[in-house]
Amino acid sequence: MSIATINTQPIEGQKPGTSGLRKKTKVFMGPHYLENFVQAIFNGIGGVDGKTLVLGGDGRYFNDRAAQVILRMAAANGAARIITGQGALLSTPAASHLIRKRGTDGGIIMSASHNPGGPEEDFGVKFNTPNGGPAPEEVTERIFRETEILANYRILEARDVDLDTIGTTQLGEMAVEVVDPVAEYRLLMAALFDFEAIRALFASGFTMRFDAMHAVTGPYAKAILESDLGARPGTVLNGTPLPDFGGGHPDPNPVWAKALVDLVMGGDAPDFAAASDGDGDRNMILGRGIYVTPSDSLAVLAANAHLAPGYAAGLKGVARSMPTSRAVDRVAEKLGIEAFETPTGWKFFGNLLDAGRATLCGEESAGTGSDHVREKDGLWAVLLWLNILAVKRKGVAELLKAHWQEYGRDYYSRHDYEAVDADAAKALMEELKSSASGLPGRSFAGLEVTAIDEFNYDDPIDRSHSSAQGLRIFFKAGSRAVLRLSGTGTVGATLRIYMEKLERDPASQSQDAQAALADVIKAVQEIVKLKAHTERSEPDVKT
Ligand code: G16
Repeated sequence: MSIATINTQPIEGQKPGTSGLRKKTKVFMGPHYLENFVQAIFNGIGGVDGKTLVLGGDGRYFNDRAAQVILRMAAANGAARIITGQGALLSTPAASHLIRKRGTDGGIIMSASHNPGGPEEDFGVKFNTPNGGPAPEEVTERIFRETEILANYRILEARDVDLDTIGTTQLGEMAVEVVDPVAEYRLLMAALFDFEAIRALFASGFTMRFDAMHAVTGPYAKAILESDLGARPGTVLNGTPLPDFGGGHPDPNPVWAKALVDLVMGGDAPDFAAASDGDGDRNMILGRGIYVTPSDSLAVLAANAHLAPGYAAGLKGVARSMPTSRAVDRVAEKLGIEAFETPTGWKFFGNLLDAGRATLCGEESAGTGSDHVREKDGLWAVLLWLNILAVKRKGVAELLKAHWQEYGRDYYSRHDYEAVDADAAKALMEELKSSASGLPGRSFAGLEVTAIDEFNYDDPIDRSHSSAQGLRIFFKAGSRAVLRLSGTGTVGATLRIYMEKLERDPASQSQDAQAALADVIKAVQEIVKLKAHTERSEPDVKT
């Protein structure tokens, strides 16, 4: 086997976004595209000579081919060992756990997360650091700079490695260790949660549906929910991972998991339902007749986490991304613990978790997690909910309503305008920014604007500064709207508008969220002249 050094040229646009590099699969399959980016990762982290890395992906189209390329490149660059899941599959949280558990030098995750998969859809690659978390901006910047100056990459000329058989083989000088993707993760979950209590809950007749959306969590959910916890067979829906996720968007929200939402709203609803995304880090929580917003889910989990053995000692602190509703802040206040507000992107939680300042983190984009790994974790969130329900023996709706009565309800919704012309979206944001100083004191749709600002973040641990992380509009009655451009889309720009309104009066807490937020929605559309800029008046997705 010989090592080839292939001459190449920098490829434009290989800048990692909110979570790694995401592009159309065809782009990734183009000449040198994947190879260039992988070599830039290796160069950007100071080489991989003698290092051990984890490699895994969510099984989407091109996962298998990309894995073989990355393995041959790692071998050619001198890596000592690659640990990978059988079939090159690993959910993102399971990859994060393996990186940490095995004391490795980091890992490469092949996923475009909740984006659809297939030859016409999306693929992605990201690097996670030895703490198990997505590389922070300083590292992704180094990787990006390498993509701009790259002149060659190294790759071993060799046959494909058998990734279907568990065990260790050699690829040149490098060991390739193929592990059961579920085993270590399953042990971790058993250590955090009261499996006996959850088993008793299921044994009492409690019913659940978990929609794996034909993505990577199917095998994890079947092993843990059905085998370990005794949920009845058939609890896990769409449990076989498919390269194109069965043609759907593996995004657990009321639009893409509509069938599950319809099920819980119908006459034959289970007690509890949940879904996860392409790579298993997102979650959606539902109860009979109710959808739990990710922001509310974070607040409920923070208020009740002590009921699970892994969190019995209490939480050190909580953190949420800025556009996430402020519901969890009020829980933190009551618990007397710190609450942090970070930019969008799980990578921003890493320092707080490493420093022991936060135990639980969450985002409005269906992400919740804790210090057990350094990624958000869909199945973990589902198990924490199950543990809480097993102890409280209350329904999801009952629990949520009691929570709102105690803490107030934050009506919340995110509106996404997808594939908007990129220049038009930028112009909308720029115009809002430049007109910001003239807006306070003026009223729109009956709401008076009190302040508009741009969110900037100074990391309290390493003091790094991240600017331009979204525009915030504050209204007199305490409502808030946030606007930002997504960093994970692959076509044009996705404009996200997040709206929230706090309702403390229990008698007014059972409205439909869109109705309760109607004035805020209208006010924002007027303020930013949405239709004029985007030619849209209705969002593609409402969560
Ligand atoms: C990623 C990030 C999340 C972020 C989400 C949406 O999630 O890890 O932190 O909230 O994208 O980001 P944006 O609003 O920029 O599109 P995932 O599940 O796609 O890895």
